[in-house]
Amino acid sequence: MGGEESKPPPPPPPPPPPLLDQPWRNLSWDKQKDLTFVKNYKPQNKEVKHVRILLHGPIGAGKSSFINSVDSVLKGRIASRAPTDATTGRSFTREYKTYKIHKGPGNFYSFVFNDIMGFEKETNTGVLVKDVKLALRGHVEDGYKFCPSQKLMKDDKGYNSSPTLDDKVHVLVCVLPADKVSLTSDEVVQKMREVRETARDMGIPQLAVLTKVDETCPETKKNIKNVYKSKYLKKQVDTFSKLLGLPQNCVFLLKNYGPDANMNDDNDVVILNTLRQMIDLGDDFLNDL
Ligand SMILES: Nc1nc2c(ncn2[C@@H]2O[C@H](COP(=O)(O)OP(=O)(O)OP(=O)(O)O)[C@@H](O)[C@H]2O)c(=O)[nH]1
Ligand SMILES: [Mg+2]
Repeated sequence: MGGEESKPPPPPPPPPPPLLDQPWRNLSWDKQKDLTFVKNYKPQNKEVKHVRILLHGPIGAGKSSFINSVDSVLKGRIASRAPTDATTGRSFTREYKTYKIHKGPGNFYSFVFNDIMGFEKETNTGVLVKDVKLALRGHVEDGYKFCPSQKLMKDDKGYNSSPTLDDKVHVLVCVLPADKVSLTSDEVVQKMREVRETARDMGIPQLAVLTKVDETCPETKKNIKNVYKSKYLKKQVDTFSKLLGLPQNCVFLLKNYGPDANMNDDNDVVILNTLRQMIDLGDDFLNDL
């Protein structure tokens, strides 16, 4: 008989669910719908043949991989024309390069991507902000090899002194890995902001893509359909939106296809939906000129 039995401590409360009940962005999960739109798209402005989309952001962000991902979705097989690299250190992309995507023999989609060298923390490494600004205005010729210590000058080989509307950028896309949002150095953020402000002054529409959602959120790695339900990823979008001053509705999340990836329709939808926003923004810009 006797003394009071000691009660076991109460169990800790269960962790909050990692997913929202409803996604904060609704995707149709209808691949054919977005695919048809992209296939049929032609700029209404007859001065241009295509919408030009420029990707910028820190090294290793997944810029080149995004171009390959779109190429893969449209070809229905893994494509890797834009060279990518897993080792961090220096930007793997060194040249300004335009990527057109083949629809069939002699026939291309009506959008092109411009891949660019990545930003780095230090002043004289990575692409120069001044060169990215020149690219926005169409002054950088295809194939120009960036020189981090010297901006492209008027008389240099690679300088296009009379760019047409076709050569100019119609949509600016900032690419950042979702798992590195708060780790991005102030210096790189400053470079991205400068480019963003120049694009704003030129009226060029902008959006951002946070890549590597598979490495950032286990629930999304398991099922890409959770991408816009993940609370953690939503937090990264909020943080990024404040960092760069872009509204949240202009920030997109995705997983790129690497060289060994297995493709699937749901991931294709996420990529196509993001591409579609780029095309829509670019088309609006060209129509307003
Ligand atoms: N898991 C995962 N890996 C990715 C994703 N996107 C890119 N990567 C990997 O990240 C590495 C860097 O990707 P890149 O596409 O070369 O990055 P980048 O922005 O072009 O980099 P630079 O050309 O160096 O400026 C590569 O090994 C890619 O396979 C993604 O969504 N998920
Ligand atoms: Mg690259």
